[in-house]
Amino acid sequence: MAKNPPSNPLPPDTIARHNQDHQHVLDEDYQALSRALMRRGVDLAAVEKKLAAFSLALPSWGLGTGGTRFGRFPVAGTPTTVHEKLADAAVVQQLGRLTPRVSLHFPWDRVEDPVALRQEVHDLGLGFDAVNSNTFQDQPGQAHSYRHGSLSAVSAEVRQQAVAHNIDCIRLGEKLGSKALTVWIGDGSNFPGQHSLGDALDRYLDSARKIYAALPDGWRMFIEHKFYEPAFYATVIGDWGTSYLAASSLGAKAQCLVDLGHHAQGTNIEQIVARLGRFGKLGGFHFNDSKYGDDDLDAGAINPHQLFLVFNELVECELAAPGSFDPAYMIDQSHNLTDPIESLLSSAETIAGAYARALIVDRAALAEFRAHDDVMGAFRVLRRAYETDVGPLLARLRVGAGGAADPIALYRQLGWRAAKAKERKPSGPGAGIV
Ligand code: PSV
Ligand code: MN
Repeated sequence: MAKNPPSNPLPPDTIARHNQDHQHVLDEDYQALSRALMRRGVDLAAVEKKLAAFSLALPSWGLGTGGTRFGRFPVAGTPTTVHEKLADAAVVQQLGRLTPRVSLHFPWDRVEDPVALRQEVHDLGLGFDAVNSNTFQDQPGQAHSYRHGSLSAVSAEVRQQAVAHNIDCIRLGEKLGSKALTVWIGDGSNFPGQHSLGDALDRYLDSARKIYAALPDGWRMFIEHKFYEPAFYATVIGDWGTSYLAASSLGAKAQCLVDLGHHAQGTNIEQIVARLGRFGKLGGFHFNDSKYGDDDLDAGAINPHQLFLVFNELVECELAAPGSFDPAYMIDQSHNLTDPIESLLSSAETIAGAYARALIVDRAALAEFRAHDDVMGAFRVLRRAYETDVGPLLARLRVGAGGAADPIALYRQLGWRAAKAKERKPSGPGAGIV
């Protein structure tokens, strides 16, 4: 497609100058870490190769100021249009080098000319990831309301409208260069007795089959489960078991998507990852963190150890299915108080750090301790990797790829947000998730 060279939002020479100032410290720290890892028998070249190939998608909705249902306090200069969101995504990628794709959500990101948008994203040095449908809100002019559900609604007209919207998202995604559709529905019931729990799932499966049938070759359909909200009594696709059942009954192109915030407190998410990986149905991830519910806090902000344990299982999945394990990794956070660019830079580094720690786990020693039921031995193998500061390794790879030694410090210094505050229209204070 596009022949034009990518246009970077930030002047590349400022990044180069910033990196020069940091080079000495970066080299010293990297050498100390690489010596320590090599002493431990880590194949550093192999780890670096894996890390260099690692990438995350950014959610278009995570680039704007988030909010809760009580209110929203927009940061001046945050984007309100899809074009502004793409420009900010390019800033994140230029500085951090971990997030080369953007995931769009329709109809929020609908444009008249998707082909032109594909060109625009390409010119920014980015691409599009999975497209997301939205049948959890009503849109102006829509014929039927989703008040009582969408893909599982009792009303056949509502179900038909929701199916048509998902197929429309696939068609848009084809024009944008996406290869997957993520389906999260808010369907469920708020009161016992409101729905037949069995029939609601049957209706969902019937609708999902119609969407599945519209998937082009090479596409995947990700089914995202969530245990509650907006349905507070029973959610139709509320857990990984239901998601797995739906994905397996649909076929090979359907896989499960795990959003870290979509489980009850105390759920062993790493075990869910291991199960889905074992069944070949782990299709994607939405990274975020939570303390109480679906808080959509920054990845690793509350429980970085859980994030590490999740990646430990992901690495096991990779080793079990070399070359074919290919989950779509994405950040799904709501930045209510922070500048979204800063949160996304920080989270991407945290997530890559969890992956790096999982990659340096001494798997041979772990297997040996497990084989001898040496509980403390096995635990300490994981603990040693978790306690390793992999920052110098990530910084070296980032700088090597053209990113910044200290992305957030440079971002602040360049004054991007303040400049945008003068150009961009302010976004309203209304409540909402994005
Ligand atoms: C639902 O809470 C969710 O995690 C799904 O991924 C949605 O598409 C996204 O949030 C929208 O905010
Ligand atoms: Mn999500």
